[in-house]
Amino acid sequence: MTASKPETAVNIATDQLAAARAVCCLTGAGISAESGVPTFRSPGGFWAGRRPEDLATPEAFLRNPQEVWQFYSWRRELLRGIHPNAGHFALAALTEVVPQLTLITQNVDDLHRLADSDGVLELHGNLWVDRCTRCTRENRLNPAEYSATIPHCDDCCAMMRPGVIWFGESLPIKTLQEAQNASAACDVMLVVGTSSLVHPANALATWAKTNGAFVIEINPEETPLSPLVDLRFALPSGEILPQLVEALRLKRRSHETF
Ligand code: BV8
Ligand code: ZN
Repeated sequence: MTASKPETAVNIATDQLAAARAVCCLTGAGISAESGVPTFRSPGGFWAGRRPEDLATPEAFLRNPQEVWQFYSWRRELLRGIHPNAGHFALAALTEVVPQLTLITQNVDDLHRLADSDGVLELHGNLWVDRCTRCTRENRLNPAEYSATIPHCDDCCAMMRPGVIWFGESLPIKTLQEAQNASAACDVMLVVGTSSLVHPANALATWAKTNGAFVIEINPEETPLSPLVDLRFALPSGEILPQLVEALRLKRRSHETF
């Protein structure tokens, strides 16, 4: 349901969030759009003119490691000097006004952590991590120091790779299980800034709904999930998330005065 008047929708959403014991939030590239990070599938996005299978797969890296490395170096370059926006900060503040929040992201841009959200479940890894192609070594990068050429592992000398999950690769099993458990147990699921096209992340909201959650989608565009959600805000996340957190804070405060 997309409420005709935003204030009605904000009231409905706030009532649901105020009554919730556990809240889950899944974010996608859209929450970082207002920070200036290109999304994947919107015009001018990362995949514009590129096919994901040409660049974000283990086969692509085996076929042409330098080209894939350059794609990620270009994305790291884009991210340098990028900051979290009001949407990221609102989700960090949400932890103060709901009993339990599990934040799950498909994003690899680290902006939730930079907005002081902690315990973020990163389903698709992190762009600021290099991982060894042979052993388990991982290097967390300082944005100022990443290498334009493919580095080699300090432990075993094998090639390093970007610490992200490519298409055709399994997600980190512990992270995925935590995300699935939290989605099944939550009372409200916020789905923010994702086209809901990538599996298995796109199954979390339906899993939440199957288990009785009230599902709220925040996305200016319709997605395959839109017909299934309980409430839709066709608004930018940087605009509506702060409104929801502020309305919830006021509601909490007014209840405390009774
Ligand atoms: C797996 C890291 C098991 C790398 C990424 C056929 C059918 C179904 C599934 C498949 C299939 N063929 C293959 C698959 C599986 C595949 C998949 O789902 N493919 C899709 C494309 C069909 N999935 C996998 O391979 C996954 N692994 O399934 O393992 C397995 C194992 C072995 C063999 C087979 C299977 C791994 C998927 C992970 C891929 N890695 N990222 C990198 O970053 O380079 S995915 C990539 O897409 C990003 O992580 C990104 O986050 C993610 C999803 O995209 P979104 O975040 O939703 O971004 P998008 O641009 O699409 O949408 C942005 C939205 O924001 C838009 O709707 C827009 O309207 C909105 N928006 C814009 N501005 C705002 C906004 N919203 C709010 N506010 C705003 N201001
Ligand atoms: Zn190694």
